[in-house]
Amino acid sequence: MIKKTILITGGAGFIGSNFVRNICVRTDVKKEFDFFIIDSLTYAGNYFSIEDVVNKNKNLSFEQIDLRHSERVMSFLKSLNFCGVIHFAAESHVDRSISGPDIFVETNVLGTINLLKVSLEKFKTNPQFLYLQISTDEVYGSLGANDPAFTERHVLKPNSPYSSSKASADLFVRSYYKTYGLPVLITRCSNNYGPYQHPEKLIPLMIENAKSDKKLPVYGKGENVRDWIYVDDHNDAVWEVFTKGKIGEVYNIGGESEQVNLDVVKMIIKKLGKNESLINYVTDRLGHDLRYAMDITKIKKELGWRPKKTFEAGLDQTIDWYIKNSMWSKKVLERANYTNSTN
Ligand code: NAD
Ligand code: TDX
Repeated sequence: MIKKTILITGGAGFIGSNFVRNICVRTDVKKEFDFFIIDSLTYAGNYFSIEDVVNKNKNLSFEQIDLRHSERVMSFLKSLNFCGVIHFAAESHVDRSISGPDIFVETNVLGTINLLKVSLEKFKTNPQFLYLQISTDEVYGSLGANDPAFTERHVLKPNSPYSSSKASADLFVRSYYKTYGLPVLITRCSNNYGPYQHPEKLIPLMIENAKSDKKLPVYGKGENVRDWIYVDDHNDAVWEVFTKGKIGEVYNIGGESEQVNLDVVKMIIKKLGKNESLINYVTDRLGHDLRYAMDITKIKKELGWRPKKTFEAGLDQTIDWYIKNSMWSKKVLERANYTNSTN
């Protein structure tokens, strides 16, 4: 059988590294597919998150490439023979987009356009070519406490520079489908958690801080609601969409597990046997979206996918992982020279 090669962008980040570790090397997937992983290795991308698995599996290769560099992207990727792209790479942290939006436009918008241009070249010689954009629930904006969950038909109403850059990328992906006929798919997922997530995001930050009895910075009153999904459930859905999704369609992905931030923080404190006095209410995030919730009826009905892991089980597993892998967080934080200014 001739194997197909798929390009994975952002494969050294949180969701991408879990995709590489758990989907790309699955026996059935490995038989049919090789994966070429690219990543620019920003503060959020760490090659050591995937190095062992890349070294062990012949169907994986890695190259450090920055999607913002259009000439390098064009020249390198044009010479590579691949028949599909799963585009995870992005600047992903809302707080960073508030303090510095420019790089979000450069990577999330212009980087996506560079990838779309190369994809179009590939499509011209291979009509089976497929492009999958990994997007987010945040493009839909924010929900009120009693609003119904977002469906794929919800208007795009992003509120942060991050979500605006992701929505903008989604629109360019759509335009490549409508204008040039590039076969595209878009997935929009809710908040992921699990191993290898940078400790700047809520769950790993709270775990790391609580472990060492540091303050736990809760924005505002901690009343915001997120719809949490375990990263492996998200990646299973991505693979279902990539292999079975209908071209030109958008698929919502979510965990059907809405949680209030303060409750999440308290669950972490309890599991680690710490005291709630560690909670530190700090100034709210600017433009802080109140609530996200995903209606996932479409993907359930059309592709038969649904999330498997409960939030309680996934959180326990995640906390155990961070306890056992404290060196990973240490290396990530050292590399990024990251200091938590809210402590
Ligand atoms: P992450 O920040 O952990 O990883 C992003 C990866 O992209 C990193 O490895 C980074 O080095 C790489 N990257 C950044 N700029 C690049 C560039 N210019 N060229 C090449 N590589 C570059 O993010 P994540 O949480 O893994 O998110 C992955 C994707 O999923 C993003 O597109 C994000 O918008 C989306 N998403 C994330 C969540 C979530 O909860 N984390 C939820 C829904 C959607
Ligand atoms: O220190 C904190 N204190 C706090 O109260 C941090 C870092 C966050 N929060 C709050 C803000 C949010 O309401 O917790 C919630 C989750 O925050 P983040 O982990 O920063 O995630 P969020 O802003 O919801 O965005 C995430 O989900 C959608 C990802 O970072 C995005 O990439 C994804 O698209």
